[in-house]
Amino acid sequence: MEDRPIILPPQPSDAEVVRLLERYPLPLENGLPHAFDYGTAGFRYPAIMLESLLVRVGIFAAYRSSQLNQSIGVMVTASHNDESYNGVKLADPHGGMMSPDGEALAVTLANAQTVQQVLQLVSTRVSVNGTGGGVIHVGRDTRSHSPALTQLLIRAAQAMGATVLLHGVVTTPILHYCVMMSNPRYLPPIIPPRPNVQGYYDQIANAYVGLLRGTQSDGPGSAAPFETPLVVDCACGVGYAHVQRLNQTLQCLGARRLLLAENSPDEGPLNEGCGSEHVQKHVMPPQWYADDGPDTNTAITYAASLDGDADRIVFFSQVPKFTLLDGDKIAVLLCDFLQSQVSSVQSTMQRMSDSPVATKKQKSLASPLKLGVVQTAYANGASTTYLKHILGEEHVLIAKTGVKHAHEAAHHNFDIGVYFEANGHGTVLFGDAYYDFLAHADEHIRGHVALQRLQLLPALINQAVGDALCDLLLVDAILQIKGWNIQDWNRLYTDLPSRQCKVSVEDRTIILTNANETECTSPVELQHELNAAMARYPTQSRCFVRPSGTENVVRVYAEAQTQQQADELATLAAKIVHSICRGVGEPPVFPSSKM
Ligand code: NG1
Ligand code: ZN
Repeated sequence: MEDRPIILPPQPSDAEVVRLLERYPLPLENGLPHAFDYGTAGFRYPAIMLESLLVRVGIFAAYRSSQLNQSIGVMVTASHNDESYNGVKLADPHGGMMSPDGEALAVTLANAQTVQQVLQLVSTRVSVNGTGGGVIHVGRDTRSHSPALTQLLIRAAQAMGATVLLHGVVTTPILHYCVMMSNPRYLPPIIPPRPNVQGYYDQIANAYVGLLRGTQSDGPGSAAPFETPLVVDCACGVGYAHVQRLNQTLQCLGARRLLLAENSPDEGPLNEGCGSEHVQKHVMPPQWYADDGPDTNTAITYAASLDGDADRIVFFSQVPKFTLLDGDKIAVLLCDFLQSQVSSVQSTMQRMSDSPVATKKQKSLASPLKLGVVQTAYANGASTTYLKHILGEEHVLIAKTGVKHAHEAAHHNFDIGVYFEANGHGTVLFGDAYYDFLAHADEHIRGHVALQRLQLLPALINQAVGDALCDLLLVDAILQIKGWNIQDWNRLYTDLPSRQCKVSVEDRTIILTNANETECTSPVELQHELNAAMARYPTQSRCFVRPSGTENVVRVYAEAQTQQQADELATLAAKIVHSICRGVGEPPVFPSSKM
């Protein structure tokens, strides 16, 4: 694992750009060029059809970076998909997902039919003297085809005159973090820029240890014993080496929690029978692939699962029975904690300003912070109800599926914007008002415990994207502060029974939906039939369907008062999709359903 990126200088050559484009033409499908689309989180396709795409993404990335005159990032990964897939996720200069205008051009470029068309789209590039050709941070996951695909991307980018900073095998969030760090104008004011892997570990590990320094738990709970290791299922992907590295960094700082990395890329198939997607969608523990892995006879009390590129995390326990703590549970834990810490600072400030001897300055209180949360349609209804109860109705928003939408909404609407998808992808964003609030409070109550915690959070929580490792440390720190174990946390609210499944259809793109994807707008009869299906069940039951942006399937979600009803409704909805949208194969039927 590289601490600092390898710097690959520009090798501007128009001839090389043309050579690469000619050598790797668009793949054909039934005699026609395959159409690439930028899905929920990047280009993602079977790896065998990706060579032309990687060349074009290299060209595009160099062009975009040089146009913006700032560095950007490209991560070669297909995240939670199986090993046969690969793809790319692009990061804009602020470290977040690429903006829609970038996506549009990337798609046009990816599908341009001739070499000439590609070159016209990037005609303003500066390639001849090797300056101004952009700077691109590149990382990759552990898939067998990732090194070769990354090489193509790099060759194209260098030929376009870009400098490539190669970070090697990193988690997607580390790559995004490095991009954000290398464009300091986007950095949170209290974080010094260190755009490399070591900087990342130092920052988050120190913040975690700082958060727990002198911690006596705030609550009377059943205590999360420090001697219990946190077992981390790394999905046989990039997370394995990085959890080990994080653990080493923590141990050097004297942290008491031990992280036990399991499921390495050498031990089992990526994302298969393990990882957060498996654990969350099937609501069951992962397979442990190592012979000397956690003893399956010894029930695990404290564990987490990452996905293949470590931007998602869910927690679970197998004692007394399997309990899943998904992204919704994480969002609730974070909101609960953030609210209590902010209130503690606010009430201390209030008491001080109410004092008869308060100075004029002490009387001027900082304006209250807007703490809100963004979820997607997949959020369990019970979590949404709970969040509305603690934060207020208007502080809970539902965004379109995909963190890029949730991120935008959290950033624009709140001073402290929490967002999480049920699958465990999310983070907390702090806005300018938050830093003003901290600065103001620091003038008056420096050293206040809750204030110190709030001051450390921006260093612990990835401000660029959702990050499984940061979320792991954050959740663990909160549990330790509260003196809670997983069961205490789980008791915050009870999930409504739900069921998710996938239906294969001839062409999933015929399904169109409303803005937050809770209803279908086309084919028209699809929503009519789904409404009729929902009407058969108690009012709080719901189901919705949408085409996946990462897999060639239609996703079905159903939620009801009982598991039996959720299974029935999901089975019914899957059948409706299958019959109206020309299903392929048989629609799924759930065992507990009597249909
Ligand atoms: P699609 O395949 O578009 O549903 C999945 C997840 C998204 C998001 C992306 C990117 C579900 C139901 N969907 O998208 O939330 O995380 O992958 O990884 O989990
Ligand atoms: Zn991922």
